[in-house]
Amino acid sequence: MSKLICPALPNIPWQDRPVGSSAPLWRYDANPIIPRDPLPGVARIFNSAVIPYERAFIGVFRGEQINGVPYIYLGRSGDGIHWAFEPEKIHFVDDQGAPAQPVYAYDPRLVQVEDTYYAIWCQDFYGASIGMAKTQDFKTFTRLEDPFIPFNRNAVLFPRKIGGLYTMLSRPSDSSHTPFGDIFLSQSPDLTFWGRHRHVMGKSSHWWESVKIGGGAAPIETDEGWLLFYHGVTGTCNGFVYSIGGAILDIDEPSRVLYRCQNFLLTPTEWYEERGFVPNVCFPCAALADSETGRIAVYYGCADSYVGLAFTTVDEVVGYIKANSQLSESDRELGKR
Ligand code: BMA
Repeated sequence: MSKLICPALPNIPWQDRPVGSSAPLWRYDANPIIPRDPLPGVARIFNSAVIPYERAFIGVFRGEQINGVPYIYLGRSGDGIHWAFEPEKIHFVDDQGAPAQPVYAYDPRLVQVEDTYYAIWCQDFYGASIGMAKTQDFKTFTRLEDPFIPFNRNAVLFPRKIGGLYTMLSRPSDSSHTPFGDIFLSQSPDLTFWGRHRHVMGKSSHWWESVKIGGGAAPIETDEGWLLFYHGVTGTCNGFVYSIGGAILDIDEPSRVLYRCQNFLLTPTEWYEERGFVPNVCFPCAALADSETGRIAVYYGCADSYVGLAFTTVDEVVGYIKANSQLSESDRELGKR
């Protein structure tokens, strides 16, 4: 039996595993939860992140505007499934309160650390890199220093400090559709200065993640280690395919991988994953967890067109990852050279 180390979340969205299924992650049967043309001026919402807030849910959503520029929109939901979006994109300010809008912003993550919420996304910094903002009320979003130089994507903050330091995963990239990519970790005492960089895990010999990988949902604390849902990418004669993978990282030294599932947890098979603006993409960005029941709900972008929801329990997924774990030498290492 594995245990989640997080608050209880009695209203977590949930559906039992379908009878006859043995999948480690099973889809919500009414997926996708966010359809096309979700609000005026926005053609598609996908790759988005949600967290519990004031006994309901709040999230930052990647909205692809009808001019093709991605931006982040705020959404609220009572049940984590039906979402209402603010019509205006999030308005960011600098620490003086002056407007500080990124040129574009995509693939946001949202994480609470102590009493503050952090949105982290990919943006232009003379090339694609990571942007961050903090908020305490979801009204004022104050930009922080950009943590990394270009090129970088898929930054995911841990939900608590580790060894007294903020800890973030990221995926150094190139300026295009990056044909490589490993997950690295960096730490900071103050969210301004980042260092103590470590390699966490690389693409692998498993075909579904043989081109590149990237952090997905903020790591979930369990008594076995940090449970990480990430994306793994393979190349086909018809382009990239994005699947959801799972790993468990050491609780105190999370650059050491304890278990890594050689099988994908979920790969595109449904129409909303296989057909869309970019076909064959399952791109996790957030997960909710309930310590009482062990339930986990994963939010993932589908085909760069929709948001989908999938479920598991900590027992199921940790058991499956452990039973199918295959580690490489570099997974086991501290990741320092
Ligand atoms: C990646 C990111 C994601 C996207 C994926 C598939 O490089 O840009 O936003 O979902 O490609 O197009």
